[in-house]
Amino acid sequence: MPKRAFITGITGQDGSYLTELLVQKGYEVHGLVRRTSSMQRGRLDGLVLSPAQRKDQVFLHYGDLGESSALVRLFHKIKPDEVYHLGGQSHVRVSFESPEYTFDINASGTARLLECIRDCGQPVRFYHASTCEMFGRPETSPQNENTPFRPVSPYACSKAASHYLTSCYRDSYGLFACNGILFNHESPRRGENFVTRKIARGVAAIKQGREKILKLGNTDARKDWGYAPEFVAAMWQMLQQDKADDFVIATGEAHSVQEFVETAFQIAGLDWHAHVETDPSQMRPAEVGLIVGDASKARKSLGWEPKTRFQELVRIMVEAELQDDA
Ligand code: NAP
Ligand code: F7E
Repeated sequence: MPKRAFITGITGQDGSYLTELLVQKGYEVHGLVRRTSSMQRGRLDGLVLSPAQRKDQVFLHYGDLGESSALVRLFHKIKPDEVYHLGGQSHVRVSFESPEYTFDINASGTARLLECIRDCGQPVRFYHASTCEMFGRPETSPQNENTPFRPVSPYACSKAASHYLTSCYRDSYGLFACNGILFNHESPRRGENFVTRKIARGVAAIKQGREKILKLGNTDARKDWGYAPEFVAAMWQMLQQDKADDFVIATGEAHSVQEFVETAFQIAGLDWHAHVETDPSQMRPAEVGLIVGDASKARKSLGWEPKTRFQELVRIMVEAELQDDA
């Protein structure tokens, strides 16, 4: 019998890469998808899988993290061995505009899933997509699994609640439940309203003569940016351990948005000075401080290490956009 994985957020950046990884490992992958008026699911349509793998190993099910009834039914139907909980309202700035929705889907959504697992009557391994945003404005750097959380956005608060729920169910009910505290990870499949993809798309549009200006918010912000396919591999590794635990996954290097801009324009042979303007609407009521991750526990216990460094990541993203637009 192949192992069965259930992925919430299968249509997202990480869900799409994780699906490819698990299918290559022989899993049967079941994904939660929301009902929408359009059937467009760009990232799933572009999965690097054979037609047979898509047909025999990937199954999509309607449901929403805001509603437990469908989730309960799905757990009984799928009987997953592993659950990767990646679904949620993942945009930090949007969370300031929609705090209630963000908290319901991210925090209560996790409680709904954990209750399904507790009631389903079989051993299930659970991965929760925690985030470095929970560190907020930390007093020490780099951050590891023991660094206190000081969240500064509704998104980070919702993820901190979700993180604690996950460890609470591990401690209280003995569930095999892991938190992956992932730092920013990017790819050509990153959502278009996140800054790295926005810059890569903007550079390509300017290069092709379709746009002249790229408008950005706070370009002084510094992030620890890694490559998404490598980060989803760490999720799988966490669920293969003998004991459930929490892990920081990061590159350990911080670079500013400005550096990303300069590198991306340089790769395309353009001068950023002529094309970048400030957009006050992209500023946030609060920004996190300098967060940069210490992934030494993951290196030691999982054997996980980042391979793709900053310059290479920017190149991958810009070249993908230039090719798409050619
Ligand atoms: P993403 O591309 O924004 O994907 C989010 C996924 O959640 C999409 O599949 C989305 O479905 C789904 N979703 C949203 N609301 C939902 C709802 N009410 N019910 C069911 N599904 C819902 O996010 P990502 O970058 O892949 O990140 C995956 C997870 O890791 C997220 O929880 C994010 O907060 C967290 N995280 C990300 C990073 C990062 O750097 N990427 C770092 C740390 C943590 P639709 O396609 O229908 O919108
Ligand atoms: O912003 C600055 C912005 O929206 C990065 C999510 O996956 O990673 C992601 O959250 C930085 C911020 O990602 C623009 O102010 C400047 O400092 O790409 P982002 P994020 O907020 O770091 C974490 C780890 C997650 O957990 C989240 O789910 O870039 N910035 N100008 C801008 N950001 C955006 N979006 N757009 C701009 O125009």
